[in-house]
Amino acid sequence: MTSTDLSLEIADDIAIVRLTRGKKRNALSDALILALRDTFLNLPPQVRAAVIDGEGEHFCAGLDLSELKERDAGQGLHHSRMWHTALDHIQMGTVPVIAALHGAVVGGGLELASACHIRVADQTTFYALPEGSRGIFVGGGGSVRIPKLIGAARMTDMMMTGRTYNAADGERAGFAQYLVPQGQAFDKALELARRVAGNAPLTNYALMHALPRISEQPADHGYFTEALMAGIAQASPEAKERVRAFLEGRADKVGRG
Ligand code: 1HE
Repeated sequence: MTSTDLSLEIADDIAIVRLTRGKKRNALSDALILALRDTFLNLPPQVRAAVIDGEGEHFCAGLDLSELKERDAGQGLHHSRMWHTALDHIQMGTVPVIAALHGAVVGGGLELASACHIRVADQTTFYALPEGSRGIFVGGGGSVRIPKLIGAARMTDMMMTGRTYNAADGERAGFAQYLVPQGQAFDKALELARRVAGNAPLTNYALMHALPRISEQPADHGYFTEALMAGIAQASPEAKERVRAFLEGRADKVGRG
């Protein structure tokens, strides 16, 4: 237990992080953002993947608007940087994080979901960026992460016009990699987390830490970083054992595992 608005449960090697502020639609207060930061910064060493979900009818209603008080420019900047630090501990932390989405995934809630590595949505999910109509801007890394999922043009449209994406359109646009029937997002996310936790740790590390950096590099630098990461990954004893297992007929074939 990390705070009254956040719970942490460890199931074998999976961490289940749940927003438990359903009465306020899991709106992200400063305390809740800091609790998220501390939780992902201090995951127990046996954890190899995490699932994050939200209690109640909605995944997350975004920034707690009741805390949006008069701030001067410097305070606003530091507030946004606090979100960046917290969500960075999710995206660039120690383990892959799977988001289980349902209901509202809006504003800062969408920024939180975007910091996760895999998003599973159920059919009740909808996505929006109400910042546009509230007269503010994204501040939790959304302008960096969301265009990578759906493109800058779609994000511009959402913020300028208040457009909402339903679950099916959202999956097609790129918000979620999986779309499941109502009420099944958590189970699917947990199933995926168990699968991901079984990967070689260096493979997950490369996907979390090398891939996003490579995608920001000029091609020539990217190829070089890729070669370094490939060399490190293939040299690990775990990689050698997995390749040997395939060659000796002890491993699943692709698509038949
Ligand atoms: C909140 C918040 C919130 C609900 N901050 N209190 N985010 C938004 O602009 C989204 C605002 N929320 C909504 O549009 C709706 O609440 C929902 C579509 C998410 C859900 O609707 P519904 O009918 O299920 O719930 P509700 O009746 O609107 O809300 C229930 C309670 O939660 C109510 O409080 P109560 O004391 O009257 O019961 C709401 O006031 C409260 N609540 N959402 C505070 N967001 C890093 S920058 C990020 C910038 C942003 O995220 S801006 C977008 C903010």
